[in-house]
Amino acid sequence: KEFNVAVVGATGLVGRKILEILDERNFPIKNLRALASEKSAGNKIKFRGEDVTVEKLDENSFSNKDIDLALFSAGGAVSEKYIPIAIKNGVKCVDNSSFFRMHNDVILVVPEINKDKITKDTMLIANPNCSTIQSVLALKPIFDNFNIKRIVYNTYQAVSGGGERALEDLYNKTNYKWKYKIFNNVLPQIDDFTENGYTKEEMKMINETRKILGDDSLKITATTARVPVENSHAISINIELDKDFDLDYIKKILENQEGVKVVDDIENELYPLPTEATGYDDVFVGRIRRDYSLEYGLNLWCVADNIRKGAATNAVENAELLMEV
Ligand code: 11C
Repeated sequence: KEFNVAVVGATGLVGRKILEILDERNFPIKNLRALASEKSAGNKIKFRGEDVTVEKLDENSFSNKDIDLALFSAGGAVSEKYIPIAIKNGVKCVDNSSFFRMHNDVILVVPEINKDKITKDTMLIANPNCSTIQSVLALKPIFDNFNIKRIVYNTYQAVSGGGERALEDLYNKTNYKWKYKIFNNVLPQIDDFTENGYTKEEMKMINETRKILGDDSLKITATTARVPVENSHAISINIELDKDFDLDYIKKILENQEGVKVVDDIENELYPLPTEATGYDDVFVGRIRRDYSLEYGLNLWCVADNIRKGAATNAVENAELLMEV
């Protein structure tokens, strides 16, 4: 079966990657529509060798009832307004924005972890935040095998997470996107601050991890920082367990986790790096070692392509499952 698919935000960094991955994974598409803001309307994009004219998204974009699936990647405000309209017109949606993620009646899915949440009645899947996706994949086998007492996230996030404008700031040493230059800098702020002194990015990591792993009582803290790296987020994860563990066993269960690749050979100075992770869909985990400051503590270093598995690939995988059920 082939589907009529709309990509909303088709000209953005993630939107373009979604198109690339739909093609790469041979997603069964009858007709592709590229929707975007007025600014991009009329532009042509290439999909499977053909020109597709970008259309302006408006209230009537879905009213012909000829779209089966829409992938949204145009920010929270666009998703808030247009996803309910799309659903009303019978369109199944995958949303890459943060808007619906924590809504009680919306499922938040990393397929390797909780694809069982998708049913034939599902109209909307929220795609988690990039730094959350790679972290929960590294945590999943540990969560399944042990009781986790506490998690500490420290992130080193790539500039591509901020989109095209942010990347231009990195290359041109300017600061149009953020208050400070990212070139030659490290910014301990990703997204806006919330009332509790944490940033939204930090709260996303905390809340989304709990929702995906299905444990609201998980104790988690996070500090998210932007580093002057083009692509792929690196995250240091510190985990406190409630009983002793065997490090080789931890490595084994990480190796067996779908979506994870262990790169951990310190004798040869091999560990996950953003330059090596870019272009792949796996989450790379290394520097697996004990935290000797705790009775039962563990440290991991986790790197993944934030535009692929952190956004576009996970969204397309969710779309595949949504159309299969
Ligand atoms: C960043 N994680 O790296 C952000 C981008 O909630 O989907 C993704 C924001 C989101 O800046």
